[in-house]
Amino acid sequence: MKLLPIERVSGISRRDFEEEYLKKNKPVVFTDLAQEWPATEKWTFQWLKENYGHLEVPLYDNEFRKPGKDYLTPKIKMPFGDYLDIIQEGPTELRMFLYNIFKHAPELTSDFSMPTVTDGWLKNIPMMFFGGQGAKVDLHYDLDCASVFITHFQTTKKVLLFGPDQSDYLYQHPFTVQSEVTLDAPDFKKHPALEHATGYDIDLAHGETLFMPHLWWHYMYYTEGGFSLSLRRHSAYTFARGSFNLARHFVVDKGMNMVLGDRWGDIKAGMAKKRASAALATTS
Ligand SMILES: O=C(O)CCC(=O)C(=O)O
Ligand SMILES: [Fe+2]
Repeated sequence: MKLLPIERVSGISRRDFEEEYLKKNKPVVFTDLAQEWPATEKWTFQWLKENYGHLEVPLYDNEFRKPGKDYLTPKIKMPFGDYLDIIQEGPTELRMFLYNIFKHAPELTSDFSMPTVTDGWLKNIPMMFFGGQGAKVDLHYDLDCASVFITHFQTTKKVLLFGPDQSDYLYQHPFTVQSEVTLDAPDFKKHPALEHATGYDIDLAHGETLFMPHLWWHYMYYTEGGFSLSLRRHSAYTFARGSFNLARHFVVDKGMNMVLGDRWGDIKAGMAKKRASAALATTS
């Protein structure tokens, strides 16, 4: 497996970003995109706890993609303030994922603004993600196929990225946006094709924003407890592709998990292995 560094830029014009990165589907990190946002200074653990500690939030652990009837359902709910204490205290798998805090705290949306380096923003679905030290997000790409701008706050988070052309080496489970490989402890015996994958590696620091092109695979590892804001962008193409994915997920994958449980997981793993072997056979 080969991991390359991602470029960091600052003060980039809209034209340069669109030509050099957006159109080429090339990831990049902006060091100054969030510089003027009130959020960058204001959103501390303490401030969030004081103002929003009472909200009941759904939390996930690392098991939430296990095949079966609990597939993709949250593990527990607790007051946001208690969760913030947990992630500040030390390692935990618990993550807050895909929870739209802005629905409950709309005033938070005035603490940031849509970047001016491009347009096509989905203004009504900014999302926040929280994780404690050691929490990880297994390798996947986003179901809605949007391009994503992720700004990280307070601490550092590791992100690995792979382009869609690497999918076969990554043991993608068919009908899903999920890969079978475990990047925190890669098993090259079980997944020999993974050795041939080429990706990117970045430690995203406080206030930095990663541009993740649509359909790009990502794995995240919370080096320390922290949180990120994601802003999403669509084009006509990504919107159509995302709608198809959503339908496939809710009809085929969720349905088969209900009906077949573990066996559905085995069937998907078998198909992923076949594709990886075929890709390996054509790789010198
Ligand atoms: O950082 C996280 O917890 C998940 C982020 C993610 O997968 C995303 O923004 O698409
Ligand atoms: Fe994601």
